[in-house]
Amino acid sequence: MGVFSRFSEGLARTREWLRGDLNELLNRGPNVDEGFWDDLEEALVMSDMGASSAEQIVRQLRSDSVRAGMADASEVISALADVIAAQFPDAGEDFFEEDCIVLFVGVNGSGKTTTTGKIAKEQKDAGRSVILGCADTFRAAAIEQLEVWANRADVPICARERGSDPASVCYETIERGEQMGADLVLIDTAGRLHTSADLMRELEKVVAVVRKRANLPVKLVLVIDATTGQNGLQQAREFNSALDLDGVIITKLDGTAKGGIAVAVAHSLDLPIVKLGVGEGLEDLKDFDAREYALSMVGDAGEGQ
Ligand SMILES: Nc1nc2c(ncn2[C@@H]2O[C@H](COP(=O)(O)OP(=O)(O)OP(=O)(O)O)[C@@H](O)[C@H]2O)c(=O)[nH]1
Ligand SMILES: [Mg+2]
Repeated sequence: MGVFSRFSEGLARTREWLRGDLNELLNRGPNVDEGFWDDLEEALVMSDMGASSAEQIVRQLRSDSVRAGMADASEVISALADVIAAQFPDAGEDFFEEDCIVLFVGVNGSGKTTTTGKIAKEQKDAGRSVILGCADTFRAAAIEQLEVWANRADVPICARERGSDPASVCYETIERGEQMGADLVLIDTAGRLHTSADLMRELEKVVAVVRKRANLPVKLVLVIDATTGQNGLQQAREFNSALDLDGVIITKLDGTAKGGIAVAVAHSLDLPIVKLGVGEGLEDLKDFDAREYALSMVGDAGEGQ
């Protein structure tokens, strides 16, 4: 299993899918012709990397293969993971290492609350002082759900009754965070469709209030459900143009063969992937590493045969 063991479980279905296509290409023989490049591009598109990143990856691999004098198909495929890895912008230092206020945004059910809870637990365990804020004042049981995570993570939570103004909850959370000297203020927001102009405007207003009141840098993280495939790219475009996102988290990678969506989003919007969700449990949160991710997607020639 080697270097990709860390992500291997979460990306198993993506790898099975892509590896099957790659092995099929290799089984045809060593010849690298036009048909080879076309079929490779199609295999990448089918794993939800998006047409533009698939094209870019193939173009890059093609010129690398000429420059490096790659002799056959298996050499080209062996170089694929590196070219995929190069599509991801550098996330710089660990996203949550700096003291900051983070708002988790995204469409309904993408995994915002679960991810907020997992990160609270991870950071608390790492010795940080964390407070959770529940700015989802819309959905029934949203507060209770986040409270469960606050208990699991053993961190305080700031919430108000259902129907309250989400911006005021943020304000209060930041204020309490300041009083307790919190390193990290993690705010869960209500799910909203990227196509709903009213709800997107509401979120812009919440963000404006947070920025105004903030005593720490503010970061906006979009949580995308990998199983939604290419729709995730559209969500990322809309949320990014409304809010100017700082990072993306891809969840539910354990349940899909569409792990390529991470490549599509990072490549198209030049946004770092800051964490991955690979299950419903407390520990099912992974750090993102571009090379490991790419290797886990591609697997090696012995697999899937
Ligand atoms: N398999 C799997 N399930 C996940 C993951 N992350 C979240 N879920 C599940 O997805 C469902 C929705 O998660 P939530 O965290 O409630 O999503 P949300 O974005 O807060 O939803 P809303 O607040 O309603 O918009 C729950 O059943 C979670 O357990 C993941 O990485 N893998
Ligand atoms: Mg939620």
